[in-house]
Amino acid sequence: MAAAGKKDLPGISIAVVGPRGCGKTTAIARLCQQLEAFPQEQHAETRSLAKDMGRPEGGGHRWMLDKLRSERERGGSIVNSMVCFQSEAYTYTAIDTPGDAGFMKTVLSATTLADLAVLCVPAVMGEFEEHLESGRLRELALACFTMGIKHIVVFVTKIDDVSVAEAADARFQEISKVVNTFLKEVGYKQKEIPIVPICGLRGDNLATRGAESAWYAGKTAVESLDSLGPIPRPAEKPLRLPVLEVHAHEDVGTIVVGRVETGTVRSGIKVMFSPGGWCGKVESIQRDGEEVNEAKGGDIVSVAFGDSLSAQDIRRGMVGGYLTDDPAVEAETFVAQVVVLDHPGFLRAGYCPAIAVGTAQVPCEFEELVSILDRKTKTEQANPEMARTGEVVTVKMRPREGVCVEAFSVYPSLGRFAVRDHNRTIGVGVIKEVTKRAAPQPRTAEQNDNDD
Ligand SMILES: Nc1nc2c(ncn2[C@@H]2O[C@H](COP(=O)(O)OP(=O)(O)OP(=O)(O)O)[C@@H](O)[C@H]2O)c(=O)[nH]1
Ligand SMILES: [Mg+2]
Repeated sequence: MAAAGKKDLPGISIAVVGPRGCGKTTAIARLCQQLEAFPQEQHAETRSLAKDMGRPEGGGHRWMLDKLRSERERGGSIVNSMVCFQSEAYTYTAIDTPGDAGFMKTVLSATTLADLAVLCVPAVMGEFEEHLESGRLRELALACFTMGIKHIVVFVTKIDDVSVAEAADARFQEISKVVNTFLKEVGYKQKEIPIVPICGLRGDNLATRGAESAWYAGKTAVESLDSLGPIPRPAEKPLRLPVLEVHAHEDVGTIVVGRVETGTVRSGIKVMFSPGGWCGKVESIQRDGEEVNEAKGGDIVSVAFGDSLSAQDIRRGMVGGYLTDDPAVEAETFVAQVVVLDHPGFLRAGYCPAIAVGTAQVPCEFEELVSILDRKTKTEQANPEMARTGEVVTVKMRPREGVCVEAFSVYPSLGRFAVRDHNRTIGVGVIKEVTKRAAPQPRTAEQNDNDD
């Protein structure tokens, strides 16, 4: 699928986040074009379509990622789209997320799949300030951090904009300082957060340097990403494969797309998806557009199950595991430590917001406030009546829909969650222990047919 001459390099996945219209898709598409990552024929078709439709400027490269008609008409992303490119040292899978605040759920599911985050902030005068003051930049950075992405890179986009062009250098310094400080506050403790001024339209400082931003002598975007690899992978553990997407394909049957968090997926093995207990046999695996026999922790894969699974039974948010070796099982209740970040009033037992965990988002009741941490005295107070913004509470939580969660200490990526209410991130939590339901009886697609 990808360009010719692909090398077998270690993989890194990146989630590209940023406020609406800040130039994420343009930048990633341009970077892919520079690295010859797009299949030539498809790229040529897309460019000529964009030209015919009178949209040559953005359309040429950007439409390789913004594929939906609605995305092209609206001029912004709606769904996550994945592309692969290679540097000298790594194979990257980039997930380009939509920046519109209404699609936060989509961003959160992308962040659970990524090793690194790329935060895009626009250099445009006034735009950067607006997103900083509204808290949007902080919300996005926090989503990355709480979903477990330990390293972040910042692209200062649209460095060519007329509002800054004359003093691009000074503007870049100014933004770098502010971004550095707020990312530290969010929790990023990297010694040095790479910050790169880029121009997606011209292509400056992505894979190559830009003649027009000669004032910048630092690393390019690709060099900055490379400097954060390789990614240490979790030790061998039982399989966890959170489902991101499901497709029914004419030839290869049901395809499940997701990132292998732990364990190994191999052709021929059986995988059980919970909630539900649906079982399928792996027929083939695609990684970075190529067929492989095996995929491990960190790999983003498309796994084909033929007819052994029905695409109708599997949905985003389910988790695949082995049949016997610690299968993924629904949680009855769990205990978590929740940091209340932004709640308008008091949070009490009985509160039932949604939680985003792994690729799932489900309603979940705060059944019992077990204890609260007094920040001043650093002591725990048992059975508090309520909690408010800034406080840290230990809570017993009861999901209102089936969901597979894990203790953070065992499967980190399924042990952290964001608390969502009315499109706001109210808080974030880390799961201490889980009381699981009994493992489901494995079910197969044929059984389902019989049931009907
Ligand atoms: N001046 C300038 N404009 C740019 C640059 N990159 C993108 N734009 C313009 O900014 C607009 C938004 O670009 P996109 O790449 O779609 O932005 P996005 O961040 O993917 O937007 P969403 O997907 O809606 O979040 C388009 O009109 C682009 O032409 C740049 O480097 N310089
Ligand atoms: Mg976009």
